[in-house]
Amino acid sequence: MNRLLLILLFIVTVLYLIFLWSNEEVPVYQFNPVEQLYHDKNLFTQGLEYKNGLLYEGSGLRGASELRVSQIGSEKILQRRFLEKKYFGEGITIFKDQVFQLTWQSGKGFIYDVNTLELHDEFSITGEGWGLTNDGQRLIMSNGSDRLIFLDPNSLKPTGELLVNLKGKPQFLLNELEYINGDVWANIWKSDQIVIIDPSSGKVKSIVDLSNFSERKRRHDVSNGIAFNEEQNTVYLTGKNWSYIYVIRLDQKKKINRNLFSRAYTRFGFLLR
Ligand SMILES: [Ca+2]
Repeated sequence: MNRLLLILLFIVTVLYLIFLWSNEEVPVYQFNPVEQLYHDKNLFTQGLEYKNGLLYEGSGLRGASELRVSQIGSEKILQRRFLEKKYFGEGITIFKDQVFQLTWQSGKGFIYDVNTLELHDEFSITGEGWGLTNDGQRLIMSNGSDRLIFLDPNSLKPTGELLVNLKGKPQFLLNELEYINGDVWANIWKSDQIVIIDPSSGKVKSIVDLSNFSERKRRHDVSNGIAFNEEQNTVYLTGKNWSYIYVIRLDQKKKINRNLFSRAYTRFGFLLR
């Protein structure tokens, strides 16, 4: 009986590997960072934004959550604002002259002045808050599921949502977000992958594999920070408690062919961690 089960398991595994092999039409890219910048490794990074030479970073954990502004690449903190101990900070985005920040399980978000970090307002969110970005018209939020939720930036009410899929299958665990040249980039929790999503269809168009420079060693220090510098066509990438921000140039992407093992690991690796 056990032997039969083993044979069956073997057949299923082989069939699945054949399926993976024949079904890799979503391109996977890697970037070799052109620069490594200072990052405060004490920060449990949950949101990253860049504007006019300044880096805005939101960090998590109860009792350690803050919103911080620093000169990009510098250790000097220009402004910081701590959240009350009961809040676990999550994604941030800058829309017009305000910074929006989510919290994880408190059903609440905060709105600050982009220059002074003075608290302007609070808003309610339904469910958990994970990542946040905007497309110039709408705020776009993730909550760890396969959905992107669109919010009106004035009322903060949901105006719609989008199911994200990778080759027709739901892409769960969407985390920190960044809107880049019409696409939504999303870190995938507990992996070294960023998916690039078409915000009109929800389809994952391509994957960015960060394993060539990821600092992830344990369960929690995952990649989780994406910020776009439009003037320089560069993207800043970091993670929770990482020592560096890695600068990649969008015009220097390199397509890679992943072997079966790494493709299977992408899909199921989280089960092992
Ligand atoms: Ca971001």
